[in-house]
Amino acid sequence: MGMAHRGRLNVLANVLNKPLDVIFNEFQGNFAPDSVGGNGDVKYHLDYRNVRKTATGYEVEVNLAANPSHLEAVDPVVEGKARARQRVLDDTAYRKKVVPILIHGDAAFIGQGVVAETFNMSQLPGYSTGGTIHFVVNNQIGFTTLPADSRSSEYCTEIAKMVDAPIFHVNGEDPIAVMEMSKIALEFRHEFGRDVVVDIYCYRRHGHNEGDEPAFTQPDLYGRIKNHPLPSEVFLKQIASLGTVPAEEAAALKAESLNELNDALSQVKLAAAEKAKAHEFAGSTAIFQPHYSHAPITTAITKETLDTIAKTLTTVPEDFRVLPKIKRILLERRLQVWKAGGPYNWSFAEALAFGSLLLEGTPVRLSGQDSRRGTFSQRHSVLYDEENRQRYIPLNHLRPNQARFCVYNSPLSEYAVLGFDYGYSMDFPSQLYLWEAQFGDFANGAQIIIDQFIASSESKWRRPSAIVLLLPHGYEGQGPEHSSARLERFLQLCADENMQVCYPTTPAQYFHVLRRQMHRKYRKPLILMTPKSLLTHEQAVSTESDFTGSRFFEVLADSEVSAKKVERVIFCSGKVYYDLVKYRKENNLTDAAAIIRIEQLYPLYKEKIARLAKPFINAKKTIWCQEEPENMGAWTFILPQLLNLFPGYIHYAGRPASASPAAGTIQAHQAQQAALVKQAFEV
Ligand SMILES: Cc1ncc(C[n+]2csc(CCOP(=O)(O)OP(=O)(O)O)c2C)c(N)n1
Repeated sequence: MGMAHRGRLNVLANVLNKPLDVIFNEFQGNFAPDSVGGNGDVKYHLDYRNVRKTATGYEVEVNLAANPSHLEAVDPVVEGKARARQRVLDDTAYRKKVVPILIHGDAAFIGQGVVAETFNMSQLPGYSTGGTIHFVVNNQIGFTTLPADSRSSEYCTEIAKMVDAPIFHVNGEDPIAVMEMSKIALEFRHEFGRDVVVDIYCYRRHGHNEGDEPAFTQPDLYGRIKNHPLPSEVFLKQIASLGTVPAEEAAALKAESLNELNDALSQVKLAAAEKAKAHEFAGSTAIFQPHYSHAPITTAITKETLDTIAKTLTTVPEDFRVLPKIKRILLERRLQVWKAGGPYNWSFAEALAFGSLLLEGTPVRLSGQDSRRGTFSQRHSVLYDEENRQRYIPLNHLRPNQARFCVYNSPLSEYAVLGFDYGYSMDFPSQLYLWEAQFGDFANGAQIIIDQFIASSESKWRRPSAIVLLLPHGYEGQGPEHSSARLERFLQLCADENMQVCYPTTPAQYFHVLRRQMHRKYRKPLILMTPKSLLTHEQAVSTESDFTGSRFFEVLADSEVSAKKVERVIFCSGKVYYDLVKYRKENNLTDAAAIIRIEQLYPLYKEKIARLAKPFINAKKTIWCQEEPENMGAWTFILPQLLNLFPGYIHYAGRPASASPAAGTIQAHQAQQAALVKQAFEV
C-alpha cells in the first residue's frame, strides 16, 4: 500500500494494526533519531508491516510503504515493490497473490503528473503489476484550494479513463457502500488484471493540519461542516434504522474504542521489540549492512566464463535470420575481438558483466528508454529476425538454469520509471537493477525520486537499494541538452556513505564496478556517468586480462610518467582524461605532467589519492581539470578535499561558469574544449 499523510495514522492503527501505544509514543518525540546513522523522519512517513488474519482464517501480509512529503511520488515505488513481491512469490503469470493499493488525495490525484505516468505503466510487460486498486479520499479540497481552482475536469478521477479503468464514485458517509464497492474493485482487479478506482466522496472536518484554520479561506463551507453530524453519527443512524445493532450496543462499542485510545495514550511506552525494529534494516533487505568499505572486491571472471559468454554473444540459432548489418557490425566484430583477446569496447564489457552475473545466478534487470538497442546503437541486447521480427536475446541463452536477463524499453517517463525500478530494487535485492537515462540530462525528470528516495531513504527510513543509474554524460558538441548528467547535483547529495558516484574511463572499469555492486555484503545506489563517444573511442578499450585478472580501481594511477621530472599533477575524472593524454603526447609533455584519474568521486578514497600522488611530491602545481563549466562538474565538490590532501593552491582548468551546461554550436564547443585541455598544462 502507498498513501500520503491524511488518514495515515488511521490506516496504520486500523488496517495494519500498528499498536496504538507505539503510535502515541512516536508522537511524544521518542522516535529513534540515531537509527542507522541517519536522521529518521516524521512519524507520518514511516512504513509498517503486519500480518492480519481474515475472518476465514487466512493470513494476509499488509505493507504500507514509507513515503516522502511529495504527494504521489510513492505510487511508482509501490508498484515496483509489488512487482518484486510477485517475483519472490513466483506469481508473475497471474499476479494475484500481491495486490498494490494506492490511496490518493483528490487534489494530488489529478494534479501530479506521476499519477498519469503510473497509470500508463500499468499494462506494460516490464512494469505491470496485474492491476492496482486506487482509493481517492476525496475531501473536495487541497489544503486551501477548491476543485474549481485545481482541475479542468469534472471529476478528479478523469485521469484514470486513460486506461479505461472503471471508476466508482461512492458516498463516504455510507461505509457499507464503501465496503461493497471495495469488494467489487478487488473482484474486478482479480478478474481482469487492470486498474480500478474507488472515489470516496467526503469532506475534511478541520483544517489542513492540526494548527490550521479552514475558515480563513472557506468560511461558509466550514461553517456548514461544523454543524454537520460526524460520520459515526450518520452511520449509527443508518444501522439503527436497519435494526442490526441496537443503540445501546453501538454506544458501548464507541465507549470501548475511546477507552482503548485513552489507555494507549496513558501508557505511551515503546515495547522493546518495536524499539529494536526501529533500529534495523528491515524486510527483505535486512541482511545488508549499511557501511561502505574501500576494501578491494574480487570481481574478475575466469577465461572459461568469458568464453562461454562471448560464444553465446557471437552465435544465433540456425533458423534465426539475423540482419546482415548486425551480423557484420556486431556478431563478426565481437567474434574477432574475442579471438584476438581484445580490444574489448564498452558494450562488449557490459555484456560480459551482465552475462557473468547471470551465470553466477544473479538476475539482471535493465530498464530505460530504448535500452534494448541502446540510445547510441551500442547495446543490441535483443536481436530481431529479418523476416518476422522475432526476438532473440543472447544473454538468456548462456546455459540452462542461468538467471534471467530482463531488458525493457520503458515508456517515455523518467520519474515513474525510476521510481518503479527503485521500489523493485528494495524488495527483491538479489537482482541487479539498472535504470538508464536516454541522455544523462533527462535524469532531472526523476529528480524527486533521486532526492527523496535514492539519496536519502536509507537515512530516513533504513531502506537500502543497489539501483544503478546509467547516465550518458560528456562534452561532445551536441549542445546544452545532450551533454550533462548534472554530476554536480549528485555529488551535492552525497553524505553518510549514501551512494556511490563513479565516472569510469575504461570498459573493464565499467565491468568491474557493475559486478562489484552485487558482490558485497551491503547495498548502495550507484550513480554512473556513462559514455557516448567513448563507446567507440580507440583508446577507451580493455584487454582480456582486464576482465580475468583485475578489479575496480577507485583511483587510477599514471603509469606512463617518470616521477622525478613531473612538474604538475593533473587530477581529472572521466572522458577528459583521453583529451589530456592526447595533448600530452602531441606536445611531448609526458615527463612533465602526471594525470591521475578519480574513477569514483564518492565515497572518495582519499588515502589512495594521497598514495598515488606521493611520488610527485616535488611537482610545483596541482590541477583539477574538467570539461564541465566551473559551477558544474566535480570541481566545487573536489576542491576542499584536494586542498585537504595537498595544502596550497589547486588550479582550475575547465569551462568558465555558465548558466547553461554546454555551448550551442560545435565550433564554440571545440574551441572551449581545446582551451581547457591546454589550460591544464599551462595554468
Ligand atoms: C508535490 C507536493 N506539492 C505540494 C505539497 C504540499 N501539500 C501537502 S498536502 C497538500 C494538499 C493535498 O490535497 P489532496 O490531494 O486533496 O489531499 P488532502 O490533503 O486533502 O487529503 C499540499 C498542496 C506536497 N506535499 N507535495
